[in-house]
Amino acid sequence: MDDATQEQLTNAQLHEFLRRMLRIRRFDETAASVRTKSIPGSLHNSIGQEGEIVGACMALRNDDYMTGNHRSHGHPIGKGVKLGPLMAELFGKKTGVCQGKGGSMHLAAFDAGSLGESGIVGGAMPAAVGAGLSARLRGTDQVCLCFFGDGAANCGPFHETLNLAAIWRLPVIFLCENNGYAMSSPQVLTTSVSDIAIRSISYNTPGIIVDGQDVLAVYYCVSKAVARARQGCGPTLVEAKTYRYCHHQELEFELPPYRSKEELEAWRMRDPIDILKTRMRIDGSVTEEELAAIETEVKEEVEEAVAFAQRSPAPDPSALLHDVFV
Ligand SMILES: Cc1ncc(C[n+]2csc(CCOP(=O)(O)OP(=O)(O)O)c2C)c(N)n1
Ligand SMILES: [Mg+2]
Repeated sequence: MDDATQEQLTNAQLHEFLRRMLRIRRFDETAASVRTKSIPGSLHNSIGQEGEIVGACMALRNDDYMTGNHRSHGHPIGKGVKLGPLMAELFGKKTGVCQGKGGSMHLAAFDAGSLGESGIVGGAMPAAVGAGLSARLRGTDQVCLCFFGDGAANCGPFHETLNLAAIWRLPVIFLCENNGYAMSSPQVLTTSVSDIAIRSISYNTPGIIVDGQDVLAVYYCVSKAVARARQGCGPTLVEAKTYRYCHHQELEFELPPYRSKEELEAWRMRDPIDILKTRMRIDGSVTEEELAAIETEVKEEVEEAVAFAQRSPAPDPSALLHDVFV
């Protein structure tokens, strides 16, 4: 065990893990509920996957980098981006993190190190390696956390970026959010291996499997990978086993035909937020009053984010071609 795995977390830190997980869940539930009226385009929510997102993000510093994918709201929330400008971006408003030009799938907030989500599966992975290279060339000890799905592990950029990061020993943590499906295709029908982490062997890089429903297990595991990257020892592939409760897009709680009620219920029994709450109750790191206060605080934050988005102006048409390549 190294320092990261032995680190004792304070109550305040544990409360922050819970707060960020709840922010993701309430943000996504709320975005889906106002979608038809206020949000153009599609929405992919991370409900059920909050443990792996927050566990990984909490292992970073604010000046570290992060890239994501189409399941895109949880990552910046986990990294600490404010909810108001994120919600405004979904609404296509001028006050959004990308001035309303990115929308749900292309959120970026450079001040928090969130370099960009991407609607192209595997599309942000090269940018993560670029961020790692940039840190190396500038002589900083920053790292980049690269979120991607199990489906992306079957795309070219996965293999190219792992190889390049490995030969140049770049400070990148590849975090595979393995929720078992790529849209409606189960992993067993699309992927040559049952564990994505085993592919790290081809790139002479450590590959670790972690329980994505256990936020603290993810935190300790990614902390170790981050320490390794900061020391110049190169990338790590972390595979977090997790699950999305809803269908690929939106908030369809109705069971789609490609998975069973039993499967869904089994994962719900291991809900990442419930697991953390239970752990904190048992070890006495939170009181019932504190739990209720965190829930209320997050509910109010999300309500205020919606109100902010609603009252924000649309972008000026004259800004249409600013910040884009034509
Ligand atoms: C290059 C590319 N191919 C196909 C798609 C269509 N598509 C969007 S999401 C998705 C599945 C991605 O699955 P995974 O990487 O496991 O992420 P998850 O949705 O499970 O979080 C596909 C095939 C796309 N957006 N980009
Ligand atoms: Mg998937």
